[in-house]
Amino acid sequence: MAGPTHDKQQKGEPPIPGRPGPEAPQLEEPTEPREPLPPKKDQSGPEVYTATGRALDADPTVRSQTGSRLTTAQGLRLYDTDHSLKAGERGPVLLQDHHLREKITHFDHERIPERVVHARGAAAHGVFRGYGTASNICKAAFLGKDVETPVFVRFSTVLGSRGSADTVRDTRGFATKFYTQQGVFDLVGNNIPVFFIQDAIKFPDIIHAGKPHPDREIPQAQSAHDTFWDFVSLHTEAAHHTLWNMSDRGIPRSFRMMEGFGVHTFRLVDEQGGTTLVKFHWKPRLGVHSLTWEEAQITGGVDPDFHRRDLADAIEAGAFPEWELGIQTFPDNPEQTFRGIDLLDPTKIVPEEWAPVQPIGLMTLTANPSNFFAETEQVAFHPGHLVPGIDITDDPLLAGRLFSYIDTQITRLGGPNFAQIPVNRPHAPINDMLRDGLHQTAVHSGVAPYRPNSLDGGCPFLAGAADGAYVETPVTVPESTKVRAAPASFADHTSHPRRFYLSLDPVEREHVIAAYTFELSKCYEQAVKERNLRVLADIDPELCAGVAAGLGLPAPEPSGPLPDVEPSPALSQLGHTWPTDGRIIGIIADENSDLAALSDLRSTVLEGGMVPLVIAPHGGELAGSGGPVTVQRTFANARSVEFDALLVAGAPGMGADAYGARDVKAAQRQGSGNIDPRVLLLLSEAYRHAKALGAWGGGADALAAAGCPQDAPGVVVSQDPGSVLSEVTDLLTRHRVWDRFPPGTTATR
Ligand code: HDD
Repeated sequence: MAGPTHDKQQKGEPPIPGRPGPEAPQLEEPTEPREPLPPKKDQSGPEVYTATGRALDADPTVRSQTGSRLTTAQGLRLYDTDHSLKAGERGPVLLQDHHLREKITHFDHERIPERVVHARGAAAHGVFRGYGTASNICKAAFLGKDVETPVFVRFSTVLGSRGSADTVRDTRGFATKFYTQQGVFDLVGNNIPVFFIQDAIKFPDIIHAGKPHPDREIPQAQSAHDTFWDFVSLHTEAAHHTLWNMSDRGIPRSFRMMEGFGVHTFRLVDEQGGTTLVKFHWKPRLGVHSLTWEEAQITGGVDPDFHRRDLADAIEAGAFPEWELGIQTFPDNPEQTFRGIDLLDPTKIVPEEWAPVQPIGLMTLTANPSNFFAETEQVAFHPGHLVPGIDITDDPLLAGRLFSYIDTQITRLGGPNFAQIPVNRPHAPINDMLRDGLHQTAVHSGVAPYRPNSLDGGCPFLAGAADGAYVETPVTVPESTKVRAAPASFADHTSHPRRFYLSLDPVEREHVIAAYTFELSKCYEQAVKERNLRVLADIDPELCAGVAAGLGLPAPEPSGPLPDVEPSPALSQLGHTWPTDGRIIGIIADENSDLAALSDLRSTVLEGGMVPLVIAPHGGELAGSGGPVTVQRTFANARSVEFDALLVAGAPGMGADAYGARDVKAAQRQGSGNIDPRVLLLLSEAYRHAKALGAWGGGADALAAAGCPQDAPGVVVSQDPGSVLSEVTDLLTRHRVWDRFPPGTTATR
């Protein structure tokens, strides 16, 4: 029988009997064994702890992929991993090949069940620094002044599968794990401050309705289908959340530009036992911005990883995303209401004008996960992970969540020991009496995991509140009778959505009407459309009439007088200015552009904390006068949705020579001269999506050919590239140029 064969023997390896000598080195693979590269500086996450309490870095036993030699899972060194052990080169594979069986068996079990909701997500490590401003009402140590706490944050969509697109219209999850010195605190929120249902018992129903139809399993990651709209029209408490979904909040520009909300009312407890009711808010430093619907749809195909990429790229580039944590505070009165609003109803909000959001700390995301599965996929959040000073209320939605999250991890992570997975391990010392179970990695010593005991010296002892024990607030439960019912205040399903709608800018309202029209037009059942119009009629007649017109249906009358509500301007995303950090500026150029000016401009963009990407007819470098300039995107792989603003750096005839005669002829037939049609598409889309555009020199001709009038709002043309950039940057502080499309022109976007 011939000896084992293999492709390559690495330099420095001892010869193996029967194995051919070293071959000529192949360029594409390293030939010298070496230690793997250390993680990039900005990639190292906070310390993660092992079951033995040692920091992960100090515990090589739990790290894989260290060292230079390949081994089996048992630590046995291998000389070949590319060929099964066979009875001769052309013979049958032998069952005795342990390496083959181990490798395939492990692979067969690599996938775990995806999350039943929020399956698609992206995460980052960071740090939270308390301002100390909450310390008078909350004894949680991590909120103390300048206390720094490591965090891990996972953002997600709700409905789609793990591989679905990022930019679908949906709620976004915003879950934060604080590794505090008093134990883990999880704030498991969303980017929308209200929820579809008031009682957790309906959660399986709303999710069944929102997920793809059970027969064909379509549509993926969409609410635009009959079952979703059937449910929300029959459970009118869902109207408020649905309206937020149909607003621009349903299609965020970036995870970095989303607000986050704890949704429920929580109870904070001070050192003396005094209590305050609060709602948690995350406020992004970059402001709250959204995509346009057409952009979101295009991006779903062009770059399904858009939000995931955006988060990772920003962190890698050092543009660390930041949010302030804030609280709205309410007296803990026996009714648990504030100005008539039931604080236990998760479909209601309290306007910020009535109860301002007070900042209590700052979160900065500083490092990408090193391994998606180990961290982002295996992180397990739970609203019941609380620390002293933060307590729950009797919101019936929260009650069900307190059961559901720990339960789901047992299926998803394969057993009850998921808290031992590195990303889930607390940074506070653990001394529990939980034992055994699947995937137990701790080696517990002692003989008496029960208490009291006399065999382990009586350990573990209990702590009192003074030693940091979590003591539930002694809330009085009113004398009552067992019922399956909701309080009367939960019956108001219209005043809050009405306030939200009336608080929006006219442009935002148009988007809401367009979104409802789109989604309902995707329903097949006429009765579902009509029932939803009846729900809208009770929220606002203008909204109802707009959607009805789009569907070609009569607008129903409201079922009664409309509630008289005061708008809350804080709910609108428009009308503010924000930092432009991390914004992406595409600069279209070719060999004929003034490359010296282009280089200067790139530097200015970078100095401004933004990202300049040169878009050219070909990759590599532009080598004209003043060059070379490195190219980041080509006409073939750039699409407008990636850029917040586009600049055209002179040279009207771009692309004409570089591309096939067919494209150029097509452009000429359209009367666009010999400008590459992909450049025209880039510019016309960006114009339609209300983005700032700038040009100098011959670039103005490209704008004109793309149908972007020079005198339109947000189109900046000058001979001086520096002043074009400065005006465009100013426009970016407002995100988009909505004055380009006065109300009534939404249909063009
Ligand atoms: Fe939930 C995951 C947010 C109601 C049951 N939820 C999950 C995640 C977020 C939220 C952000 C993803 C966590 C992660 O990244 O791993 N959920 C919310 C909010 C709610 C809410 C803000 C209402 C205010 N959820 C809710 C209810 C139930 C659940 C009423 C069940 C009764 N949620 C789950 C779950 C998930 C989950 C099935 C799926 C994966 C997981 O928990 O770990 O247990």
